[in-house]
Amino acid sequence: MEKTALITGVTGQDGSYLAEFLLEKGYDVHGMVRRSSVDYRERIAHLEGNKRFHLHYGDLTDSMSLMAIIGTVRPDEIYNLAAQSHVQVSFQVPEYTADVAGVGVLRVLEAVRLCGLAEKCRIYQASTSELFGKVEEVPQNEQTPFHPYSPYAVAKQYGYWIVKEYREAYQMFCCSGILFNHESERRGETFVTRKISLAAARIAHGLQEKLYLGNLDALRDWGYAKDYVECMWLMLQNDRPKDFVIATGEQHSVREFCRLAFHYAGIELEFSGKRIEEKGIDKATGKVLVEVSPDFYRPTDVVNLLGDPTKAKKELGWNPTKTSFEQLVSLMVNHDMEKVLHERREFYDGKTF
Ligand code: NAP
Ligand code: G4F
Repeated sequence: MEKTALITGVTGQDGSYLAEFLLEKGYDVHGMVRRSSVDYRERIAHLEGNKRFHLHYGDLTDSMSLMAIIGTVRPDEIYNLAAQSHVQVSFQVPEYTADVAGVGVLRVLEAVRLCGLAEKCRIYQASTSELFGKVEEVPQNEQTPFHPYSPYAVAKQYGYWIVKEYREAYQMFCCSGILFNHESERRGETFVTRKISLAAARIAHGLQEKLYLGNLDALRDWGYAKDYVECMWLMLQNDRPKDFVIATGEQHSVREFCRLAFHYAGIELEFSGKRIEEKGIDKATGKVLVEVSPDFYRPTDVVNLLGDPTKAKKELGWNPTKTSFEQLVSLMVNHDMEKVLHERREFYDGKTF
């Protein structure tokens, strides 16, 4: 029998890859979308028209829309990916972030229960390495204590615990994937990796003068989003509902990402100076191409994320290093070198985040 899946956040980076993945597996895929004044759904435009792909209007802040969609679709699997997912933005819209990324999870779980689907429907919750925040050990695994360090992370921590509560209280098959950063050519343009790959491409093509960044010392465990959505699915095919850390086990700084991205764009960067005075200089011309701006510093920043994916490797048979760090940076820059040639704007000042 064909399975039915519902994806919240289907227009996002992960939602779009997961929709493709599930369609390839033969699923009937339903996605929840928000009404927007601009109706261009870039990441899923190529899927619209597929007879097994269906969209429904709804919002994680609106219980009635969730009840209506879940009650009608009666999915075998729900992937709850929707969230205000930008950490820096969560300092500016903390209440909304809590409503979507925290209470939104409860709304999904409760809608499943009230629709009488507690036994049938399996639920994946998009949790995050941000839970480890001001880290208490390196690397981080499923036993590492949480220390969330932003309004976003605190909201996600509520999501994590309410999933565990519904699993234990109602024996529901619901679990959290504690995913470390994962990037791609579909990554939102204000996350640091995409901001860098786009800027490197625009600077190489003479469409931008400089790139302004925040904390260059921050360390992340960056994987490829396309590899990570497979894990979400594997977690719901497991015998029992369990939480997993999903990461590559390799760590790089923002500075390293930047140097490599510019290298793939044909520019060799040399960094000099400290903190706010640090600059990335084009070795060939001596021009300053990267500067640090306090605008991109956060009131509290997570600086040392490194995941230990042993449990996912052993129990799910997942390969965390299918795409290497070098391949990831290269595919993002190659994509953006091509993309910027078709852009309509004449010039980017590099100061927007
Ligand atoms: P993303 O590209 O920012 O996508 C977020 C999705 O959520 C979009 O489809 C967005 O819709 C939707 N959304 C936001 N607010 C909503 C609301 N109130 N109601 C319904 N939908 C709403 O994020 P992503 O990178 O794909 O990440 C997917 C999930 O994994 C998120 O929950 C994120 O917090 C979590 N996560 C991501 C990473 C990572 O490195 N990417 C790591 C760990 C966890 P619009 O298109 O309408 O804005
Ligand atoms: O790319 P980022 O904005 O991602 P961040 O904060 O790690 O969050 C992402 O990954 C989480 C998983 O750990 C997800 F839960 C979350 O939804 C999101 O997908 O920033 C990465 C690092 C930070 O330390 C930040 O301070 O890069 C540093 N950074 C330095 N300059 C910058 C910039 N970040 C951004 N966005 N823009 C900058 O100019």
